[in-house]
Amino acid sequence: MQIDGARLMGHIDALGRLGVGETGRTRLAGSDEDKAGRDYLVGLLREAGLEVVVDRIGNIYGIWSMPENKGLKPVMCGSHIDTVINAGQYDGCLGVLAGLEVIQTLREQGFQPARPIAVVTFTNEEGVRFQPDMQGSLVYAGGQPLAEALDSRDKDGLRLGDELARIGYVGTIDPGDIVPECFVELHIEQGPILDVEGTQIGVVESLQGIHWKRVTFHGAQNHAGTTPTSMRRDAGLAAAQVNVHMRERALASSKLLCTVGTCALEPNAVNVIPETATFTVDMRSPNKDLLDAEDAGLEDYLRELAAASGLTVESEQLTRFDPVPFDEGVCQRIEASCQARGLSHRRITSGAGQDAQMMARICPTAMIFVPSVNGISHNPREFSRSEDCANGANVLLDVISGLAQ
Ligand code: HGY
Ligand code: MN
Ligand code: MN
Repeated sequence: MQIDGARLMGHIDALGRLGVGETGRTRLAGSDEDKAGRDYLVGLLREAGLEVVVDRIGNIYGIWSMPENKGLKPVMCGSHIDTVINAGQYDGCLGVLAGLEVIQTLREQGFQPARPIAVVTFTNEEGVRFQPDMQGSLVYAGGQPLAEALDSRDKDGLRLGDELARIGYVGTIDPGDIVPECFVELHIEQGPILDVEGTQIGVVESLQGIHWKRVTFHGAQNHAGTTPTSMRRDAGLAAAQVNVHMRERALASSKLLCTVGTCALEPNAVNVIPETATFTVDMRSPNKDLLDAEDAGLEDYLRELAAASGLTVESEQLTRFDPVPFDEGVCQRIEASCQARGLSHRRITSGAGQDAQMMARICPTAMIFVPSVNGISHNPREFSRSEDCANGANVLLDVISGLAQ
């Protein structure tokens, strides 16, 4: 069996044209642009004849069940369609639209699944507007109470729950009411390994740990031209020193990545020494002990730097996700499909956070990667070749149909 590659790429390109504005392709959770993507997907799910269900954190499910198997736990696939700022069009969207394509192909081929098959798109996977990331799947897997998640606020103080209601995606069932038999996520690698090696499929057997912090230094606002260096209490300098310190920690270890992706200075004026600096630190490692130690080490560094600089400091833990092993049985099914289809493949760890890491808490889960050209992602130049997307979707077709037998 083969999926319809042209239909899949047509859907990816059409979704990719939604939410394109001043900041490029940007569909942040709960935004009007997110609604546009959601509405488009719901239309496709309905056209495909699937039952569409939305839960109370806005996760959307397209379910194919038959009288003979209704009520059994579904085999699930899917990912997310929310994006970062100025995003590419494949991150998340490939996994959701390929899941739909797999179901459409199986129905057209007269496949008779022993179980329902469902495709899901999870709310707020990216965590850009509301934290933590992977929030819809985290709540679904029981990792965050629904009420707490709905109370998440963005930088303007808007609540996720209110934004989901505003765009019409507060659903009718509780997250987790649909109990999955297993979960398989197709995703672009977002890194350079498969592309550089020329390997067609990544069999994702694990995922690295992710810690996010939001840090605020408080110093003294003062005149840039009259304040002697020795008298300065410069919050902006401290933020820069943390960034340099974290790069030094990452360079000292082959298993640690650190990123300061946001930084806001107040009052943010060219001739004023900053009073406050609020920034985020994204730390990742496949080694839990190392990540925990670096997290504690950063806390110590923040306190020492503040004391030495005459500043005060606050830090808030936004996410703390341990590394995750995926299911060996599902990985072997992915490998069997690659072998049957003559696709080159290799085991790989996901550097990015994924909804699958939350689903792994509640059911056998693994992922399929396809190459990202030049390893670019979270960038409009993100690109995966059509034949690679089709290869990934065909492997997903084999694994899902096998699991649903
Ligand atoms: O942050 C991540 O790794 C994912 O893209 N949410
Ligand atoms: Mn993603
Ligand atoms: Mn992403």
